[in-house]
Amino acid sequence: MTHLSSYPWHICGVGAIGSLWASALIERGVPVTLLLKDTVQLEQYTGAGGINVWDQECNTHTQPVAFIPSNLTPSNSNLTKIKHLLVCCKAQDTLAAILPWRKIIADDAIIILLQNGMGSAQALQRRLPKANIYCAISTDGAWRKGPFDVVRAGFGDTLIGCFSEHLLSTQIPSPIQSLLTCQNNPAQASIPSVDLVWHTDIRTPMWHKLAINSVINALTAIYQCTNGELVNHPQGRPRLQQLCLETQDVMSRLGIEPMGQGLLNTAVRILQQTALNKSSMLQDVQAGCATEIESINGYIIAQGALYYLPCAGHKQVCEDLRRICAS
Ligand code: KPL
Repeated sequence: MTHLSSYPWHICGVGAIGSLWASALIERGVPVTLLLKDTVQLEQYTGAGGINVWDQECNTHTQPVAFIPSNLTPSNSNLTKIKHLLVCCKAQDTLAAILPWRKIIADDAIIILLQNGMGSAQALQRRLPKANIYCAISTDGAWRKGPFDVVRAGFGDTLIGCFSEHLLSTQIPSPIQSLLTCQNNPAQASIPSVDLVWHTDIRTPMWHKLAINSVINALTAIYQCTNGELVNHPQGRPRLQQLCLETQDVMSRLGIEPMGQGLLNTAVRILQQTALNKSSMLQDVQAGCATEIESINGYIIAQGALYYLPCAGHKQVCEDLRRICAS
């Protein structure tokens, strides 16, 4: 197997999507190092014996090397400088997940943020001003059966483009170019794939995804309903309509290209296409995990505030969700 780069891709945030990417990259000969949170997660990793990805009938087992921040001792020469970093944790956890590794992150590291929500790239760039930050959004689906044991739930694609202002949107750095090309090897067609596509204006699809998440996720979590049930939900449907108007208003003030079919039509189509699914936020609430509400609806509210838009519907869903999570 050819190694496409001598520097590993370090992966921070090894949940469902991080595990899927780790597995797909290793199977394509790209070296991977996992950056785990703490000893508890390291023990889970050791207990699982590596990463398992279930993709229809096919099971892939990989065992990338893994570290935790307390491995950062001067004598640990196994831990190389981080030049390529893929971040798959929740947007609100980004700084807490990355900063413990700061000492060994190269100033000009290539950092890809593959997350829902917005705001984390700006916060990270403030802390690491010379870092070359790229953002990626994905329609891949995966869920965790257990720690490092992941089921692929659907094939989507992943768009990637430049975030840092000092980067040229048409210039693909070679480590990312390697990721774009390594997936097109027909000899490896049967192993878990990730379909990565370069986008010269990533802000537009990021906003479109944020818009969809902002009108669907919180409402399904509040009403504890599947995506399909939200379409004609007696209380949910009028709120969905209001959220769509508010989000569209914020997008138009920011000069973001509107969605071709309009936000409400697009949201209803996605709800119908994924009718039996539970949104990621409903899954988080049911699992007792922190939600992404701050980096989704909270981000819309903050952007709206720049233009004195009240975003009352978004504020109400944030409040309702906080109450539900506290109860
Ligand atoms: O992305 C989603 C999620 O659940 O996070 C969908 C299915 C589009 C709902 O917003």
